[in-house]
Amino acid sequence: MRQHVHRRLFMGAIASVAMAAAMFSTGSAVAQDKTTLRLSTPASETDQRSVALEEVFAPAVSDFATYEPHYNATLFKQGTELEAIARGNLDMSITSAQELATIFPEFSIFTAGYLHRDAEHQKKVFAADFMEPLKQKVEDELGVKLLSVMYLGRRQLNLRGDMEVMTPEDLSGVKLRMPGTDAWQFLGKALGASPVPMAFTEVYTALQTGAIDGQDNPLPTDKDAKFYEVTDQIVLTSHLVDLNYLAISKEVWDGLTPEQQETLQQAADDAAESGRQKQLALEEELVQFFKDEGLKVYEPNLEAFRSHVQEMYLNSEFSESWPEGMIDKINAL
Ligand code: KDO
Repeated sequence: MRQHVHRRLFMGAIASVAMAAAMFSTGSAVAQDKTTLRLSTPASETDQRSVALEEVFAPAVSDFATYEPHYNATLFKQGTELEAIARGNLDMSITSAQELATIFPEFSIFTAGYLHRDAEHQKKVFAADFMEPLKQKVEDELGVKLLSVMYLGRRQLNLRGDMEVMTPEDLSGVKLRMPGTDAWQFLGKALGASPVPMAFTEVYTALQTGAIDGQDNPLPTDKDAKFYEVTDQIVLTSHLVDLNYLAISKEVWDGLTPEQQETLQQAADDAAESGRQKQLALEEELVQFFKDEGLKVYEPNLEAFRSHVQEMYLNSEFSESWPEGMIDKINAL
């Protein structure tokens, strides 16, 4: 219900912006100058997705576009980027299924724990026929084109203290920071913890001061954001093979020539692939890094986590919005 109200309000806002744009627009294809592609992300510039975009995407589109990234949520706060694109204030973002699910509830299917098996599975799901109507809806109703799927990594629990976490019951009462949308909060609950909503850029300090007991992110992010400096252990739950979507304003996309669109699409796919390979390599090598830093790194009872999380999702209101038969199609890929 809340999501529907949110969506109505949001769509209303977009409709007025679209009207204003139609009244005052001088036509995006008129200018022969290079298109500026401003991207906003909470990620740092050393995050492998950021690196891939600068090293692979930017040079590939440089004949017709200037890529201008803004890191650490300095341009737009985490979770507000889609709205900024829809309003014409931003050109690109690295968005998430969790953010899309606040507007299109069916995207919550991709936020469910233990759904994607690995990075390859994620790629197949994004390219599957059944994704087309979802992508189209985001384009038509939000004015955002999802270009490619970016692999963030397998999310693991990263906690303060020395208690041992083997099952969801062991997380009872643990204040686990999760990003601030309903889908993220639900994942925290499904893991057995008490989720606390918080923006990514605030997590380090909250861990340092003990305002939270832990957070979850893939190992490369734990390293990049230096969370290991202010935590004591990593529990290898792999509860979400996490993805982000590289997104671009549909209006900006429509202002490009077909050749430019093709080049930009290829650049996005190549950057996603480069980032994916780097994240995967880092996941392999970082367990030892964290152990060397003095953290305890261990595997819990994975079956206990998997069955608890999956059952919570299937009995949740989220699953009511999932397109009929899609879980089976995803599993069959
Ligand atoms: C996070 O806030 O924990 C998260 O990992 C969520 C992702 O969807 C993504 O927004 C990511 O942060 C940022 O890109 C920072 O790495």
